[in-house]
Amino acid sequence: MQSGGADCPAAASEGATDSSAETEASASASESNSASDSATASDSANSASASDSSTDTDSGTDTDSASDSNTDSDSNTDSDSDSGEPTTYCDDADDDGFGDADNCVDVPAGEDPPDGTVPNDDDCDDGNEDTFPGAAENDSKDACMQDEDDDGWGDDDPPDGVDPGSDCDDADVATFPGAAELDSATECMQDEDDDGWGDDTPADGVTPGSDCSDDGVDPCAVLITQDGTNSNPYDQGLTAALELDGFEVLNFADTDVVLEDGNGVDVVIISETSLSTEIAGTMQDTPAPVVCLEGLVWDDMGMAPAGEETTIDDVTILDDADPLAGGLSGDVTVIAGVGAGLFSVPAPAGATVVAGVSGSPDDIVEFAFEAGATMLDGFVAPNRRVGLGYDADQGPNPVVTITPDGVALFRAAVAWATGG
Ligand SMILES: [Ca+2]
Ligand SMILES: [Ca+2]
Ligand SMILES: [Ca+2]
Ligand SMILES: [Ca+2]
Repeated sequence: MQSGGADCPAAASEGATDSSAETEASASASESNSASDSATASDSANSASASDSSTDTDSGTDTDSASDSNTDSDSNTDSDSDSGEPTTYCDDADDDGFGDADNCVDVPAGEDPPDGTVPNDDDCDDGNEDTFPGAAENDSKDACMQDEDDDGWGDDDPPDGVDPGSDCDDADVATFPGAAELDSATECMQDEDDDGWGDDTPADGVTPGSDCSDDGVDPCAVLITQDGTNSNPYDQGLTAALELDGFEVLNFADTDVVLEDGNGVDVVIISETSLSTEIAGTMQDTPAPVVCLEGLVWDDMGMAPAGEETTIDDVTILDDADPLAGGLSGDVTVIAGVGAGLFSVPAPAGATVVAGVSGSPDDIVEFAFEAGATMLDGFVAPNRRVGLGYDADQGPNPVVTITPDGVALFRAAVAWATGG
């Protein structure tokens, strides 16, 4: 086969060195001769002899290089392929391009390797096409890891002989380190709905995040009230409305809730029973949508000036075709009982206005901002914001309730705020 000359090395050893030779060629003009070994036609014109000595790593090179000055290289080629250095080929049963070190054979130069073999022994699990060096490229470019869900992270509890990665659930493409980037850039969490918040009740081995409805069902609402016990008829009306629409209601007292309690929830409701001096702007920056019924903190929330109070308890629907109108039209009573009333403001610039005080519809009781809207004093809405001014004086025995029409308007507000 030596006599096969330049044709012969088309097989094994050529393949092993070929790519590097071509890389050199493309990387450096001065080494173009090495490429020319295979591209013989153009080569004969090249002198390129300066770097020609490098060609002796190329197999079966060139009779054509005889035209080059260093004829040595011709005889050198004998020591390469012609001497018959065998190449080790290993089984690649899973066809991932990496061979099984336990099943290798040496193939003499110039002979065809067995079918289904590759010239490396780098596979740590030749029964799994998702396991090979660099499979989990986010963990390592080199380590032999298993990445069955193809999220770029390696199984953290792989079979023996496979390097552990940092994927705490290698059967779920939505679970990996940093999946829930708003909760953590590094913790291995599940973010099924891709909202940046991690499932708060994930499978074993996965770090819990703050998303109460990561699977898209059973949304949850933070309800902030004066005492967090849901003991007030007004708050009970809000709770019943939320539960009617399938929300899990998470109760917080105005004195206890913190900004982070809004992380990962579907909506934050600030009840009028919250003391404005306690809740103030606590939730101004929450990334969750907010429906704020406490008109005295609309300013603290960066939404609108603080609401003016009136004892009127009817509103005028301003656009009955708007989804925010909840199917209502004309004048409707939204709140009832001794101490009931409304908060209102002049129409806030940039807001959708939904309802005004009955008899003075320029006094806006309900308004809504899209996420990203510029609101009061230039504050940009982190998410949707709705002001819904149902006022209620809180005596020792509160009796103010939200009427069925008031509930309908509130449910429409929540539905819009949550993207419904
Ligand atoms: Ca493999
Ligand atoms: Ca994975
Ligand atoms: Ca995963
Ligand atoms: Ca999520």
